[in-house]
Amino acid sequence: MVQVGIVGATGAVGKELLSVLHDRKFALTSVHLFASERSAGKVVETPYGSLEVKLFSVQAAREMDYVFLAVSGTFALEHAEAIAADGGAVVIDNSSAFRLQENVPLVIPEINGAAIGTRRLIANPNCTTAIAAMALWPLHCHFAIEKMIMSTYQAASGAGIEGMNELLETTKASLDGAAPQHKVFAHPLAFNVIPHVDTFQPNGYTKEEMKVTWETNKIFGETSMKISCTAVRIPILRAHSEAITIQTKRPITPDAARALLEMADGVDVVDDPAALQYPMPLHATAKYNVEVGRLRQSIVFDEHGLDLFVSGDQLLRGAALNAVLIAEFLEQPYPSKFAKVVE
Ligand code: 11C
Repeated sequence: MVQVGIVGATGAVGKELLSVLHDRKFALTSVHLFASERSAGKVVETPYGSLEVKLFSVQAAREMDYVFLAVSGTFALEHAEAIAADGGAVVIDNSSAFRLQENVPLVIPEINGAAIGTRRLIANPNCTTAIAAMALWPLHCHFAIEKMIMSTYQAASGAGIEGMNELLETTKASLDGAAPQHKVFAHPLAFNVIPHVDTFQPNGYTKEEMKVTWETNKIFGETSMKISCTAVRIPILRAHSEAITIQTKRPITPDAARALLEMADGVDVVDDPAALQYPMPLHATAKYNVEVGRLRQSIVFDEHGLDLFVSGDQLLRGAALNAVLIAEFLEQPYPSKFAKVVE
């Protein structure tokens, strides 16, 4: 008997969690939706039928085998450890609350599932980080990435259903000639790009940008990979894209990189510019695999550099799919296909 609980099932990530669990036929016997008093008692239509939302309590959550948290970091900080403690449920937390905590594994199963060990509280990475990491891990293993520069093109879905609705509303208002109202984003997103995702840090980077640095190092088992990211919100609904330049210790070529990426699970190489084939959010949306393409030798770092472009569904690889893959990994562990080449 495998009982699964979801906290935050009516949010953008929560809804995808239900679809992914169902679509991947995760071997569960029952699904339980938990929420605060405000939503408890509501009936939600799910791929598992109509489910009544139950009032969250740590006790009820501890009776589950797996609890997916698709809620705020504040909620996770308050309850996650208590749900998991002393043989409680395995907690897979989508928030950033525990990601950098030393005793909490930060996991992309195809990369570092083995980091979970016997831990029962597991952090799901930031979406921008996870999408890039799928393409970068095989390259890091073989060519040893030393430095990286990334610019992102992030969808409204990163700010949840409210962000997606605000994009639709500001687009409609703009087309109707009205002044677009905005609350979720710092400026109207329709017909705009906003170089500002999450809060500004003392070093001038935003927290989203620093998450890419901090989390990529942790997932890859590194401490000193230098990563500079500029995170930009663009007016699309739900797939993030990233332009990435890497500098590697070992010489790299686009052909060698392509051969590795073609072997990687969770990655589709879409790289035929002559046929107008390259990664795009339009095609990456609602897709499990991350698209990688525009592979080219860097004209800045020469044989030690590669440029690439990735697009991946923010709600799937960036959140719900990765979380379900963590639970699948726990049911049936497997080694990473790639291991770092020792110099
Ligand atoms: C965004 N990447 O696009 C953010 C959302 O660290 O879990 C995810 C924030 C996080 O706004």
